[in-house]
Amino acid sequence: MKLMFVPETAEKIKSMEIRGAGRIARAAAAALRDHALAQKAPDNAAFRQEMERAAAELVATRPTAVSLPNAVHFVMAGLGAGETAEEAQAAVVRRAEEFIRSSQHAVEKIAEFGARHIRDGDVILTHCNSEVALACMIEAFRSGKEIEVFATEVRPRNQGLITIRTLDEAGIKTNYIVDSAVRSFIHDVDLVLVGADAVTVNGAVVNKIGTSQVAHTAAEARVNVIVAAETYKFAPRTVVGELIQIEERPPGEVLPPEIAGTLPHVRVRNPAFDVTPAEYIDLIVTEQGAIPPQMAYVIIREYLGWEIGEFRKAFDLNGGHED
Ligand code: RUB
Repeated sequence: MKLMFVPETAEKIKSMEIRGAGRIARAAAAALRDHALAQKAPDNAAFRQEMERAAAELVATRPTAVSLPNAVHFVMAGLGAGETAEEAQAAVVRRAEEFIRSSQHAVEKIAEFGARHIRDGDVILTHCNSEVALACMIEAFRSGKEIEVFATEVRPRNQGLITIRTLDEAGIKTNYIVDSAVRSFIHDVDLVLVGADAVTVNGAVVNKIGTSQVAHTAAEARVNVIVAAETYKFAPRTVVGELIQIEERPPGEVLPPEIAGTLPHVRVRNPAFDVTPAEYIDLIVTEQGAIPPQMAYVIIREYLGWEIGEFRKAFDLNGGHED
């Protein structure tokens, strides 16, 4: 087993070598597990302090995917176990393993449920690179349904390339299009299927920039939009009014500095995500089953089960926004 150190993992998440909300969450859990194991015979207070520092470092890497603080929160709950550092250490390791296992299981479950919403002959449009959305398509194809996919390019980081490689490997007929071609092809599409970085209490879905344009175009064309999202992508803090922070990435990803440098009146904006309102989403498929987006609160309540006191702790983890 390759050890995942916290600074190395944090750097890989920041640089997007590790990307996609599910993978980020599992990498953070693995890094916390290995960080816990690397603490040799600490006392309880020192262990707690060091784990909290490491957790904060991981949470600070990318602000939008709520799977990251949710995974960290789940693992860090192990700190409360037992009296000694050894007991806390064992609990953190156990919870990290449990998170990783259940995350992988969630992807399989969503693939199974999501595939049932795909019919034989469907043409599906996807945007960005979502492990769990792709898993639905691959499962549908594997079960014998003849499907075809439109995959967008996804400026500026071209995650669409990863998507078309995966689809190609699976043997699925795929069309690769630029982001601005979505409206030109939407009438050839039966279903839009995307992933999520966060789902808010009012059922809005935060996902790769451009998702809301795709969903809006789909709504206009009366094409259904399905979101595949594990329950740990639902954002508990939105219940108490916290907004999801939309990451804005460096302008150099959009325009090379040598060109930008010649245009003193031009400011490049590079938000990495956008918000699709619930009314543009027909269904969210979770590992607990498919729900209309308006039922997001139930998922937060039932499966994340955070108490208000715990929100405060999470606020601390995320840079100390006290109420
Ligand atoms: C990735 C992205 C994905 C979601 C869901 O953005 O928007 O659609 O994270 O992915 P980025 P998954 O490339 O900026 O991380 O289903 O793999 O968790």
